[in-house]
Amino acid sequence: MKVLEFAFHTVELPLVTSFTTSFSTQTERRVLILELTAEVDGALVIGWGECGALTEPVYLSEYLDGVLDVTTEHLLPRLVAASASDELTAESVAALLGRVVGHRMAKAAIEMAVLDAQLRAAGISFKSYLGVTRDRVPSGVSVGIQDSIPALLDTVDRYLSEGYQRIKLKIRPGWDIEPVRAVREAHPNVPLQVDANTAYTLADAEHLSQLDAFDLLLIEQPLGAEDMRQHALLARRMRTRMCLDESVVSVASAEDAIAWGAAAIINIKPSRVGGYLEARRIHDVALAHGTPVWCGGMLETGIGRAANAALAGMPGFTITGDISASGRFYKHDITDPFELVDGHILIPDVPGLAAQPRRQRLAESTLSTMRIAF
Ligand code: NPG
Repeated sequence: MKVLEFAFHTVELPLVTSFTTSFSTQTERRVLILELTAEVDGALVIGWGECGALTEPVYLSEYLDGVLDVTTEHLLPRLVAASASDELTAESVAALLGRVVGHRMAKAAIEMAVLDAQLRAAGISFKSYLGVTRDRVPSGVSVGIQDSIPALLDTVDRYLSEGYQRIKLKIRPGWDIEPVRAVREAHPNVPLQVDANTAYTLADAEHLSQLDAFDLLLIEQPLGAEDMRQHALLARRMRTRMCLDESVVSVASAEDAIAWGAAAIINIKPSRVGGYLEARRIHDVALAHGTPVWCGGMLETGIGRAANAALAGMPGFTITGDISASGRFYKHDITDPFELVDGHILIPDVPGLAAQPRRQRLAESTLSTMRIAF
């Protein structure tokens, strides 16, 4: 594949309701969308990528402006050098960019655009590329921190009536035991889990153990991203199964988490781990160890949502993921929306990762575009 142009669209989509986690409140999602124009076997092809980074470095260290900088200054030059000799494939991107330390969300977005272009050119869907046989995946929803417990119960009721099959509650100190108790009492049989996004320390072990009373599927990332050992210690003090998100950024860290008992379950977010190919490798390793995985979300537009749905069709994804309908976050997405069908999201089966975004919607939502031609 020969790279002809990269366009970086900074898109902003208002959220249908604000989304509060232990680290921020979002009222809109500003997201970087990559549009790659390439030549494959003499034909022009477009590939789309989406970057998981937020505007601020509050989830992981990457953030949108930083992604743009490292991509244009350090990643693209390496990619384009290989593309000139026609050696560029999605499978070679990680190695080509490997000399640049970290910056996995930036690398993931590039690999995604190259993979999309490659599959479109070959007429292969991401679903077939991954060998996925399922047509749909069950859909879970992530419920942000609310102003009050009655508001939380209303929100959960609404999502359940829409058909969501699993509820994930965001927690933080001051919003944990009582909200979870209230939801569990209102819905004794609903699959329920919690996510702290690193908001606690090991000194909170006894407090967090109170969550064991609520028959949760899992507790996600209670401690710091680098606190792998502490997660293993906490896991021994809780009955609720430990799931890691921020701490798992690669196959190596997934293997450590499993071997050390820090994670009984892994949340795989392709953007966090450097792309869909590393995500697949983590899936394979987890499956070999009998560790269940599920697919997390970064409030993706339809571009990332489609690819996540295909990934989540792989056999090790035995836990319902955060792949909601587009309408959970956006009134108007930049792609055709994903709807809930009987509590499921259908896995697209078109060439590439998904249908192309709608040009008109993309233009309406774009704050700025930077084009780099080669
Ligand atoms: O459904 O896309 C989604 C969002 C799921 O809760 C979700 N994501 O930590 O997993 C997370 C969380 C998140 C929210 C991450 C905001 C980053 C920003």
